[in-house]
Amino acid sequence: MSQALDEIKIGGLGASRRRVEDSRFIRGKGNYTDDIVLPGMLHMEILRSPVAHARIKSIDASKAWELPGVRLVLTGEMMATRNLAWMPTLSYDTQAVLATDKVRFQGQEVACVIADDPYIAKDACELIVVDYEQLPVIVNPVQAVAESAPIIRDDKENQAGNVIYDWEVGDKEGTDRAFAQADMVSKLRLHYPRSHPSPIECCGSIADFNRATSKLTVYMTSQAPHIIRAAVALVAELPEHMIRIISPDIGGGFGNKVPVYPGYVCSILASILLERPVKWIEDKSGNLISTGFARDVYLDGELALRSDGKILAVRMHTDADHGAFFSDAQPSKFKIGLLHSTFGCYDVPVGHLTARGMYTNKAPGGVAYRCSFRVTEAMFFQERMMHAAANDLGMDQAEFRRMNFVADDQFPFRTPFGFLLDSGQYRKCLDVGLEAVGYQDFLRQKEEAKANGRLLGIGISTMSEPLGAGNSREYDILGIKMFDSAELRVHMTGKALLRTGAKSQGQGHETTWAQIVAHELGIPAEDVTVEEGDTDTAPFGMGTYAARSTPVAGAAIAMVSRKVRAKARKLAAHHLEVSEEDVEWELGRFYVRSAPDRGVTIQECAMAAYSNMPDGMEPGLENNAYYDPPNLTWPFACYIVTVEVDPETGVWDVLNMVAVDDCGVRINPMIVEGQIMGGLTEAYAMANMQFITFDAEGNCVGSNYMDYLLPTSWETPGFELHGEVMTPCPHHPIGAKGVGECAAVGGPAAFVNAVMDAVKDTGVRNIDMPLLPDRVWEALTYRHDVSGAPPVRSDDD
Ligand code: MCN
Ligand code: CUM
Repeated sequence: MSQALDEIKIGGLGASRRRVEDSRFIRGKGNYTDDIVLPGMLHMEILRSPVAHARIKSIDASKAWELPGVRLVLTGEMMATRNLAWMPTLSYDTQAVLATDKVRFQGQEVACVIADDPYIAKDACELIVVDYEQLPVIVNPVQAVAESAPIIRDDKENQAGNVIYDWEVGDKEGTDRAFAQADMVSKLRLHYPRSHPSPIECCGSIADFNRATSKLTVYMTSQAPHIIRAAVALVAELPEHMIRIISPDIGGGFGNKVPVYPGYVCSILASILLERPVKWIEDKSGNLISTGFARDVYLDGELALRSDGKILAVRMHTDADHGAFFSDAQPSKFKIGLLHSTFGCYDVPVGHLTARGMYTNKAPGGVAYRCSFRVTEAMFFQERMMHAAANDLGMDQAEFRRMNFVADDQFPFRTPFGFLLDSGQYRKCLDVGLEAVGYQDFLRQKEEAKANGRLLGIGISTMSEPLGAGNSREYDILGIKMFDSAELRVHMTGKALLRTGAKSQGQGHETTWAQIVAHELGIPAEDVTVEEGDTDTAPFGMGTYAARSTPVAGAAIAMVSRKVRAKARKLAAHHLEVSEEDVEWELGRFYVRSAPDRGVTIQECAMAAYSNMPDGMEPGLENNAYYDPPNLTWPFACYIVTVEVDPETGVWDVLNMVAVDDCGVRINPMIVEGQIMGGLTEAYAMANMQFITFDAEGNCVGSNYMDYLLPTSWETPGFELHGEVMTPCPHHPIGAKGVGECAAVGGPAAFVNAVMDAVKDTGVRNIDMPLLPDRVWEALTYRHDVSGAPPVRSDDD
């Protein structure tokens, strides 16, 4: 009889274990950056530019210096003396730390005050007099390439205009040929508006330079502390072993906390100059106007179609608005992230994608907000184009997708832009979704409702998302290869400490990582402590974004557990006095093959590692693993939404939303569902209400929560989740695929497609997000498309 442990009972794979981190979070006992108070700590505030584009004629900080309690005023000029006025970005551009020559977006960092308390620092900022000579402002890519456009980045040699890059991928000639042979071409022009992750906790840092030890410790809100350590070492030319970055609890990241921000750099320099800890905590409007934006891309897409519905080719051009500095955090090979993962789940023979990036007078950003490097845009474009094409063909939305899906027996499948899909059951997921939403029934209801003047609509969005960069052959950030790591120490009583190079911001790593150890070693999850975010103790890793933690760090955890198990097997054989080949493993225990009753538990092996090891064996039971995955993971999702649109007001309500997610083996089904619900909520927000836009002078509209809307539980519709389709990842040690972003990536198109379906009879092909009631009403009333960023009137209009 097997004496294996019950995996669910010990909190292993598949257990919906309660989140261990929540016991401190819900008691208010979390330890966020702003909770940390160090002896002698000073406070820093940032003076930001009120205008979007101006030459700085002078900065007079004398009044600020005079205010009692002020310790230091930093300006660009002072930063320049230390060669720190500019810093490199993660996309091989430069970014101003504090402005010297010009300000290039509203909210740009102009000066910093360090004072005894944050209020004095804020007051002192207001005493700094900056003389701005205003310049013409560029707020979109069209203006950026106009002949009369001022050159925003005149600080750069050889920068003739405002174009950052022209990039292409795919097969242009093959695509042209396919289009020439098409029965029909379906076209769409779309805008994905600028949006913002808006985590509850803003960004911040506490730099603590100790002159006596020469050690710099920085507590900060970083999703990738090791990258920050490398950046500080390289930019500030400090020795890497003297830099310790600690990311404590993080109150939501969503990509906002990947980039390197001027505030971090200034707090570090201030601490070095003053030899005291310096804390900078960004305020909400600072966060909303100046940090890590997302999207802001325009797309022209075309599908070449055969009259029976087969897609022959895809052609796309994107204009991306990067703001004043090209600071996307993304793999260096690609200029527009993984936008070319688009149309991956469909069997499209050929495609050509071009992308052009532009500087504008807006905050830099472009890649953050729950996206695996612009996959959100890729999938939105794909599913909006699929919707329009099905309508143009007069085909059923579900049928059109089904007939073009990559079929189960086509894997591994090379996408038109070069990715390798490795597994999936796309049709089955779609079927589960259609069944759950009652598809045929709804189509009937819709027709009946129409007879009564009511507008119902249904929208489908299906996609396979590339998650988990990288493999190191293809993916690096600033030349640092993308892999990840885990270190596991089993103590003598069989309890364990696990550390990884990832960094949870709310995803529940403390809970789920212990489950992987439980699965591999039979050590109950509650006996495993998980630690992340301290570069002095955690093994080197690239951090948490692009839903890479499970695909990469999670794999490393399985691998390190297996290394530990291999050593435990030797200890077991020694203990049981048999040869290693005669020892078998079952969860939590080794036993003698010929005498299964004779066994030792993993805990007994742990004790033996410190008290009874064979001659010549190193004591201890610990190891580490660096994991370089062979491929990305490819979860699949099918989201279906039904809506009712009020023809009088343009207000739309979600009637039902069904989500079918196949993310391979689920470590913790409850946490996976939480991730999906969170992502769907964000998707709903983007489709329905969220955007950051700018008036003609470059004033950022959306710098507060009256203008930038976050849905509460009141507005958010209910979601019906389905996890019954499970295709294990063929290369991941436990078969898991990433999931943290799927719903935010695939969700928006489902909502928009549903509204577009409801207004279909007007002939309107597109309403750009967000689908505010007035935009829907305009489309219904005037029977025309509503495109581009929502208009913003300045005060004197
Ligand atoms: N998981 C699982 N089984 C799977 C896949 C994942 O149990 N097959 C679990 C993981 O163990 C982990 C969670 O689900 O606890 C998310 O895992 P994963 O998909 O690997 O994503 P990451 O941990 O790398 O998280 C990053 C992803 C990104 S990029 C954004 S943006 C985002 C997101 O996670 N930001 C978040 N979800 C967030 N959730 C919260 N609460 N806060 C954020 O800032
Ligand atoms: Cu692009 S948001 Mo997440 O990858 O941190």
